[in-house]
Amino acid sequence: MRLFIAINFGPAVRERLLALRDGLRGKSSAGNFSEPDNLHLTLVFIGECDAAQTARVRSAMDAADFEPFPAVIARVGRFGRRGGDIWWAGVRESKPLLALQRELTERLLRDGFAVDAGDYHPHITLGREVVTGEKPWETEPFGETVSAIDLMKSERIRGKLTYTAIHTVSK
Ligand code: 2AM
Repeated sequence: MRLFIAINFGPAVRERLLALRDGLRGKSSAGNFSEPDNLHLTLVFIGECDAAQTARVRSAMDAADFEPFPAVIARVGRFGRRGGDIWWAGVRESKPLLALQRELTERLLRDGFAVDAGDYHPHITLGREVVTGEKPWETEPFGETVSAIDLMKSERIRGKLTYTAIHTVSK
């Protein structure tokens, strides 16, 4: 199974993210834009896992020490890519968010997972291979209190990229 740990947002934030996605899409000549159900904030990308490894990832999540914290989205930006950029909604790098991401990463590294130990850039992908003349912009800040993290399974179902939560830790 291909796994990652993510924060999924409630309907109000999803609506706002969709409006950003649609605004961007309207100003783009090409792009592969995220499906509404697929909008999420990745904390740690893990990759292929067997059942035993999946159980260890669950344990790492269960052991994570965090309290509910606010997540605030305040800008739209891009990662430059040849052939079309990745565009995203940026989440403010608050202390609790970065601490949670670091704790999960360190627990998984200690447990032998080859997860990315580098800098974390919290982002919610709105589209890939996007061709647009638009420049990154600031949005009116919006967000919600995050009180749960999800273990997500990523798969293609009849050609469609599908993410399913298979474990949740709520505070
Ligand atoms: P992205 O949106 O910037 O592509 C599922 O693929 C999630 O894990 C996505 O949010 C993706 O980020 C993230 N991710 C991080 N590193 C990844 C990697 N090496 N391969 C695939 N997805 C990765």
